[in-house]
Amino acid sequence: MFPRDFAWGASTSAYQIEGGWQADGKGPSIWDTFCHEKGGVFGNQNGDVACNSYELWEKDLECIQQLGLTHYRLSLSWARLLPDGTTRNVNQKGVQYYNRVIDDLLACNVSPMVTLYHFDLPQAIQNLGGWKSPGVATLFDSYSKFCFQTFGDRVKLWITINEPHVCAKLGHEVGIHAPGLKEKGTAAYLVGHNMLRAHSMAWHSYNSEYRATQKGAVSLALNSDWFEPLDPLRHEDVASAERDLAFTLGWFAWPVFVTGDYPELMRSAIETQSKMMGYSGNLRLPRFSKEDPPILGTADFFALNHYTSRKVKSGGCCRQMLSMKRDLDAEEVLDPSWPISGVSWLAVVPHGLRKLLKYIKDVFNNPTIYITENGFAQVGPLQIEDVERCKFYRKTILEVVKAIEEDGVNVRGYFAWSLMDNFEWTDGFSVRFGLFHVDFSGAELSRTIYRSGREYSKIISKYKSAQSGCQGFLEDDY
Ligand code: GBH
Repeated sequence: MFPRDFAWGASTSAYQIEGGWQADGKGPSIWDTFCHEKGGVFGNQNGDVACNSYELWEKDLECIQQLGLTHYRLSLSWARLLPDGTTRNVNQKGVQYYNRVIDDLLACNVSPMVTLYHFDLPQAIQNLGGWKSPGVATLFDSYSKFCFQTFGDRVKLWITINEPHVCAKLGHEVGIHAPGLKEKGTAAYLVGHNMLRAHSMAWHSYNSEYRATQKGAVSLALNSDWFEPLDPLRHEDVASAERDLAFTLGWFAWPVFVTGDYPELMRSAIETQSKMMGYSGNLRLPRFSKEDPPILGTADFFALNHYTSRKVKSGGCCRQMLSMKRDLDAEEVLDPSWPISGVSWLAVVPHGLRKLLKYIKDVFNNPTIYITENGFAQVGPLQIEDVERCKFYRKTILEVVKAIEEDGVNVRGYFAWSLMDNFEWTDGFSVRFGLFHVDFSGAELSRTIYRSGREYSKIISKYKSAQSGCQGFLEDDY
């Protein structure tokens, strides 16, 4: 059964919901720039207004209360707090906004989990080289300290960086996320490295300057699919699935939880390709420097964003020039039996989460785990009776129960992505992940609970009141 203090949450992020992109002195972020340049996002949409949570926070709070959440995960907009990215200029209006959000949550008995960085780098820092430049880590550390100092008396759960894997790969290798770079095979590793350095510096700052008084916990949110071999009897497929886990989750989790360095599997794969391609530039996967504070041990819990699974087979990419795909040298395929949600990448595989949780327990030293994102996408016309998403949540939460009860995994919380429909990055507003529908065509941006929101709230209240006997409830069929 779920532990008594289990966190039942929902997640959002600043750029995806806030709007107010220029309100009250906010500085621009790389997502403002990326969207305004046009061509990169579905229908040339942008987050200028999004759910307008900057002005409609009370509406969000009503949604949170209606669900009966114990926790709410939000992110802070760095450029709203520090318009040029540095602590030289603090935007007090931004501080007031987040103070209000945090105070209102606490007044309603909801604990905030706060992410410092969810894809929206201040443009001013991008202009200095962004995540490719080593100096970004120091700027992030100052920003983090500012946030701990300002909000840490009330915020006890911190995420430094959301999904470094996505920022590195989609932002700097594939180029479909801001800042839209396509520097194949090099930039992503450098960006990932600087993100880890930034995270580590912020964790050490918290640890030495704030932990004793504030008594909170700090981690970083890592996204990973569950990967398994297409043919478990084929040695190449088994090795490919292992490589995929190493390149996705291991890339960030090994340094932090296991060895203080990248997985050997990853380093050797990259070096082999460099040699084969006659690449003579810098070490593509950097080494951790003794000048920086140690990276090992810089997470107080394991924060996992998980959505889907892949079968993996060997090969599939070798004509390309230097690239991450070539380094990985594995091909991901979908099992035809897996239903697909509203977006093509999200196949519904609830048992994949259980396997991934067990894997994390075994490989990363049995950490306390928060599932900081998990959800299901819908596309097309308004469909308040979203039965498929209801099934998704029931089945997935049942797998979490099994992971806890049968596999002994130490899962401490589950956060649904997302509280409400929002700006879904490259997909704009065409993809809806919310537990609440948002009417983006109406000036009021009204929020309406989906059936899945009612369902999630029932699951939560059942667990909160009974703490037992819910398995049957979750297994109920439609
Ligand atoms: C999360 O990432 C994000 O943290 C969150 O902001 C977002 O709203 C949520 O996903 C839903 O998308 O387009 O085929 O290249 C989850 C990890 C990794 C899932 C990249 C989508 C894109 C596949 N994401 N992946 S593709």
